[in-house]
Amino acid sequence: MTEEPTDGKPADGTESHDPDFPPAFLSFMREGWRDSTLPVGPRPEVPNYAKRRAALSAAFPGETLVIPTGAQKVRANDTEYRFRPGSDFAYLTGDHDPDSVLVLRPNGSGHDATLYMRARSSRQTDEFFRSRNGELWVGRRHTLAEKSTELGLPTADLTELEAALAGLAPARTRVLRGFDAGVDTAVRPYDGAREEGQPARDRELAITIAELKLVKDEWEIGQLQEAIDATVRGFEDVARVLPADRGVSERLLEGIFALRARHDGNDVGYGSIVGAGEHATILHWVHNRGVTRPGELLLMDMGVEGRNLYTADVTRVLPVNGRFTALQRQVYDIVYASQQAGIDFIKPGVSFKDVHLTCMRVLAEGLADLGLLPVSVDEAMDEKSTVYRRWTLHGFGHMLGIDVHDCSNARKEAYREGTLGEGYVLTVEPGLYFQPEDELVPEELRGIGIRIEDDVLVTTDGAVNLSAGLPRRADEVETWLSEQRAAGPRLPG
Ligand SMILES: [Mn+2]
Repeated sequence: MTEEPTDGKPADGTESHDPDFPPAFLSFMREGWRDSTLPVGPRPEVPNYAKRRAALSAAFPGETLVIPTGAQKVRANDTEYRFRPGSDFAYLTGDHDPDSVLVLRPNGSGHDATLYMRARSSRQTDEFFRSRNGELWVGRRHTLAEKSTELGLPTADLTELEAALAGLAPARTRVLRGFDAGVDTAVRPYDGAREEGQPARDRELAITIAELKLVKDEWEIGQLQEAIDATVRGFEDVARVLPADRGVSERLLEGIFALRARHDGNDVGYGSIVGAGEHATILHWVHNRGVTRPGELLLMDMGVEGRNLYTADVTRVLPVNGRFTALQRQVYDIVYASQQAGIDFIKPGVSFKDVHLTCMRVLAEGLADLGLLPVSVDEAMDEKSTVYRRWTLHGFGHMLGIDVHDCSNARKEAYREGTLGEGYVLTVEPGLYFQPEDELVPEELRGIGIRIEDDVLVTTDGAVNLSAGLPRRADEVETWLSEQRAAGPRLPG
């Protein structure tokens, strides 16, 4: 911990607009404070985190594992972005505070876990009122004991971390790199094989955590369902303020959803994509600076991140005026059939790639029906061709969990070229996109973009759609939209 200067000069990180600290004020601030306690108890999900640490421990016997959460990111000068913990760190601890570091030390039979954390700023130093991290600036932090009680994990002061890392043998230590510059420097990278810019040994740690995350336990599925249910409410909120007969800004809709996300969860799980009209053909349209138009479609790809960071990822396309045109409906139904085929195909043991091909074949067939494919469906589906992808653009889906693109560090053979297992949660989100400037499609199709995205749990013998709370079929979407509009606007709460 850095002791803040007490000589009347501004403390580090304070800005020119802050007043000075005359000695009389300093000494007056140092006295007369009563202690406070936080009413903490063990969180019910603590056994889940312990189970994950045990699985990680078993994968790396005899080695020290260092997993940081990362620091706050500066937005400008002394203001920072809202902190979001490192996903792997959060997965293993449940802790959400910045700067913490989990260290697993081998103890002969397994590992002892210690959470190094920034303890509360006591009244012993001036940090509590002079530092931008002090409690009068950011609120009460946990004591080491309070955090330990809450997470069921031994804790140590962050100031002791440097010494703890200093003696570690690089050949028997693995670090989750890229999160904490201090930790990355403190533990010299092992000078063995390197992969993707980091020691292969460290990469193996990231891979192992990612692959542990592939299977969601019951608590995690509950967390995902909560995030999805909040997302359903968010889509309802948006539908309730979306006028049928006039335009509104995409930002209004983004903001309405964000309100639900902050109120019912932690935040949005990713930047909401609100694409009116031809913006729907841009996959990651997050500028959201357009307006809706009656007669056009509105694509919204949005997800609430819950309080324990699990996120939903759902996309719906609405006809702004309440009814799909025949042509919009024709394209929509192709995407719907593709998505349904994918969901129907999913069960343990099927390959990720075959789910993709199942969805893509239905899209290719639809493109052929629309007279767009320059070759036969079979020829287009050939790996050496895939020309249909001009209009499908992306894969059928991805793993979902604490990250919207969960398990991204998994090996190809465990993910993209692997098979699905019971407890996997993934999105199924085929789409068709006709760019406004595409001269190979008829004019009336240009500017139409449709994606339907749901969050699916792989069960013993099939799949369950966790986001079935929002209708997907075109006629059901129309009915739902009109019901929402009839119910009228509402605030969360
Ligand atoms: Mn997605």
